[in-house]
Amino acid sequence: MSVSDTAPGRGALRPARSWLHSDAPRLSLNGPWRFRLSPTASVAEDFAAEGFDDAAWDDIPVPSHWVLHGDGAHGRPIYTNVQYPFPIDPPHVPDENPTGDYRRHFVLPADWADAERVVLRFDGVESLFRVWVNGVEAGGAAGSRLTHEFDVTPSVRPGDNVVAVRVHQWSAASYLEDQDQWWLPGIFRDVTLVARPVGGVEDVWLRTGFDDGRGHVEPEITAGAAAFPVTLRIPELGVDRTWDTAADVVPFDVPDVEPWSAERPRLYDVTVSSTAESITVRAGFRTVEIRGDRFLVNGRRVVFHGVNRHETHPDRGRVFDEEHAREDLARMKRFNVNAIRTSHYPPHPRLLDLADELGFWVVLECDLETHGFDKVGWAGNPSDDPDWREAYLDRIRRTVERDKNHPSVVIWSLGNEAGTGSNLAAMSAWVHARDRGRPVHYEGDHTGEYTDVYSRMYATLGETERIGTDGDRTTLMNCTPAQSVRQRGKPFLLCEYAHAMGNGPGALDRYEALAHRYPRLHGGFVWEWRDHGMSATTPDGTPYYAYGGDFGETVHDANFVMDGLVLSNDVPTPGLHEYKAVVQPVRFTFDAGEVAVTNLRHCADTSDLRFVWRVEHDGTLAASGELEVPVVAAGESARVPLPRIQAARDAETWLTVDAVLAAPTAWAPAGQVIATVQADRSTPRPEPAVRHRTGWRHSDGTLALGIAEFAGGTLVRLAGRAAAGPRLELFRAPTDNDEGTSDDLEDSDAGVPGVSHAALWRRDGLDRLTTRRLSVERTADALRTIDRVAAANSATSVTVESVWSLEGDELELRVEIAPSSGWTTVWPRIGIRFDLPDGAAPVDSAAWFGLGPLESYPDSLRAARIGHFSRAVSDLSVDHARPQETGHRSGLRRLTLASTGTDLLRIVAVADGQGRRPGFTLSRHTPQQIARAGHPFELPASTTSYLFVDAAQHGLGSRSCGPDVLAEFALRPEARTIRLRMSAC
Ligand code: IPT
Repeated sequence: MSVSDTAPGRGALRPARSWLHSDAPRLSLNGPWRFRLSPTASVAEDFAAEGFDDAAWDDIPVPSHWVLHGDGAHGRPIYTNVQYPFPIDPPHVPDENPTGDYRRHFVLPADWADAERVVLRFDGVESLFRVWVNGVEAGGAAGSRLTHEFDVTPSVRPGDNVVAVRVHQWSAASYLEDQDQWWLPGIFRDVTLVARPVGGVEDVWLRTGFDDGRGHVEPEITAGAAAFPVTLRIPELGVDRTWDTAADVVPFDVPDVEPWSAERPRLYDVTVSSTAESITVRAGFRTVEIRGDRFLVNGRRVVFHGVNRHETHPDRGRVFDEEHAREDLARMKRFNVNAIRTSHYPPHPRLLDLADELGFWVVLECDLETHGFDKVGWAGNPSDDPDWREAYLDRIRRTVERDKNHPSVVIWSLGNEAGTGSNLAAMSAWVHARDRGRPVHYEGDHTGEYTDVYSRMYATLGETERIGTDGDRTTLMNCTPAQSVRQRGKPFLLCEYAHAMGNGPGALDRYEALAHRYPRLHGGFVWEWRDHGMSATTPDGTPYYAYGGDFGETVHDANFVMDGLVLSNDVPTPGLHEYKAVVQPVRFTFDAGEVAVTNLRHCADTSDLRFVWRVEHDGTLAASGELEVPVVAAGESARVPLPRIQAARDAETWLTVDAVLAAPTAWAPAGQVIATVQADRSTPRPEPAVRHRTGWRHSDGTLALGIAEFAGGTLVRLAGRAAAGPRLELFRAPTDNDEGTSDDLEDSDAGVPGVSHAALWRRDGLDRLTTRRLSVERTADALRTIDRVAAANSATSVTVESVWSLEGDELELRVEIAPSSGWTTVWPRIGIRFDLPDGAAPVDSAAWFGLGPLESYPDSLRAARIGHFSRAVSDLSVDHARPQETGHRSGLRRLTLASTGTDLLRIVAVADGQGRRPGFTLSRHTPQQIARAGHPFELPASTTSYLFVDAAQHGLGSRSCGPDVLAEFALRPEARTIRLRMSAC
């Protein structure tokens, strides 16, 4: 096999089979191997010979990626999204082709002498490899995230054996593996030697179904005559069937089974035993079907609250770690995620065992993407070239055969972003012939010629709604009217949406609302679950998470690989908290003294939940208890009386109801919050009486007004500490969405197609505003300043009027912000900044009553609740791999700033004339500093804390790959008032 062979392999066993749990003897060949890396593919093959001396080679662990071992001596990872990191010259790859040679010895167990065959299995090798045992070539294969088995019976012998493997980083197969991720060569999944006994079971497929309380099993048992009789047992169900010959194997029904679903993942242990081998399958009974435009499991419509999951880890790359994967899946469950698309290749086979057990709807995707051909208008795309057909078919066969037993797998996906063509259609035809029990997905089949579900990525809300609606004559994207009708007749899902890069995404709740309004819409899969940061350190030893370009790649896509709901270090982003709140499976509707509890789940009732309530007065607990909610079936509602609530006279009164787990599960402890709602139960409160104003004091060369000291009309001290401000701030460190240039401006007129908001802000100089003081006016009891704020080479400006006054013993600051005419773009924020230099100790924490505990923005407010919260300044911001705007807390009522545990300054935020409240951000850096840093370690050392009070912030959107901020959340320049009352603590 040469590196430019389009054939999928040579010598690997066909057909592929399930990845089974069997008691047949096996020997793991994981562990240390000898390793040598060569810069080209043309090194001599003598290394495969038995007697070759590998003493000068290195050691490398298997499984691993060689670029992640050897401190750079074995090359470095490369990140590209769509771009090929080699010339587009299919099926050829450059002579510069890192080639890893591996060797190790193993001792064949003595009792394997009776085996009928010895099979050598590779679960994942990137990208093309050849294998020799004792100098005899067993074959070669491509298909990096697929299992390949070789019959090595003729070459193994009792006692010592040597296995040699040659892996090329680049091959024809690389053209088919252009997924948006790091290129990570090597033997990165398990290598196993398997003894196949005489009378063994080659393969088992338990096709299962569920209907009306009955389970259905259609067994397919691949075994030679010597294997029979074969017995299938499901002890828990009293099933015990023995078949004397293959011809006797027939389908059967089992009464009284519990179905499998992502919500109640009921599994039954099944054993299939032949004369020589026993196989265990954990089976789930469920029927997947498409009826009209509905996707149903066990007769009920499924709404996917899914994520796209790549295999990625900062230290291991795509090497699987079961404990980490289980914890990651448990985290998904805790955040109400119910579905996984295995973007864009089959995961480690154990992942699907975990998905069966914990409960997820899985869209299992084949290892296929040829996105880089987009650059050349898809000319030469392998998807439509007969030379590549066998490679495509081989990939889908290996995908389906390996994972066919998993109840969690409900849809097969042919791949991602591979254009369209007859090879994809052929894959689909093969799946349809092989598995009648699951539909076929492929997003690139825009017109629906060979797939069963309609799928789109990053569709705007408008497009999504048009797909969901009947009676709308609009044709669908890339479709003729007739094709549109065909697509509308299918269930629709968003295989990717809500690009979770950096701070965002916004408007998640709008997508969710559409799925509830239009039954054809079946939800979707957020792009994506995790950031793919790689552990790295700066020359001075500071650790950080590397992204594209950090390893000196010539062609790369920077931080586009950092677009997860979970950061590289496993920390959930505010976006994930928002997602959890948006998709929570219980809806509460308040109505007078009652609350309606609606169960939005697929099939599970609410018997696993308790409903606890609490009443808080200005964030302080006043009363709590538990609601008596009857068990609510899926799709049903129950109305429950609310407790009598005592509203406070001079505080806000909020009722919070949490649906929590009544008992621990495999993924969360008892008490885990599943859904939350709040209701404002405040009674109207009298306006505080106008207090008399007191006047100025002289102190030490400055003039003081209560806790504020001024020099020449400028604030110099506040509550006894050095301070400066207020200073108008219109800029925020652009988020990845602010830097987005997509043309999907949705219904907003605020953006320019192809030009990012951030570029417009920089053009207009929002990041470099200058001030000219127009006037300072000191009356007996107040200070009034007027500033004109504008950027160099700009005629537009903002007038800022600040009035300081003493109201009783509180210092009041009122800031009126008024834009000139002529501003054309949206503004990132309308706010003021106070500088609080460190002095003896920094201002290092905040406690507030308002929305929290996490940050929130106008189009991402669902996870935020009203309460009293406190956080250290370092915990107020999110550690994005590329620093950007973070930390805004909306709906502020009261804020206390502290230093080393001592409260310093108390600020009350007064609602404006329209009842709008500001938000705040406390940060150790200015937006300008943050915007200049490419990584956290590039932020300068700080000696100041900055407090921002924003009358408004622009929304987040998801324009880094998708729609812009919706019009209603776009911040147009406008006049705003900020009113604060301050006192020392
Ligand atoms: C889409 C890809 O399918 C996905 O792999 C990822 O790259 C994502 O974009 C962006 O992060 S394709 C794009 C053209 C919408």
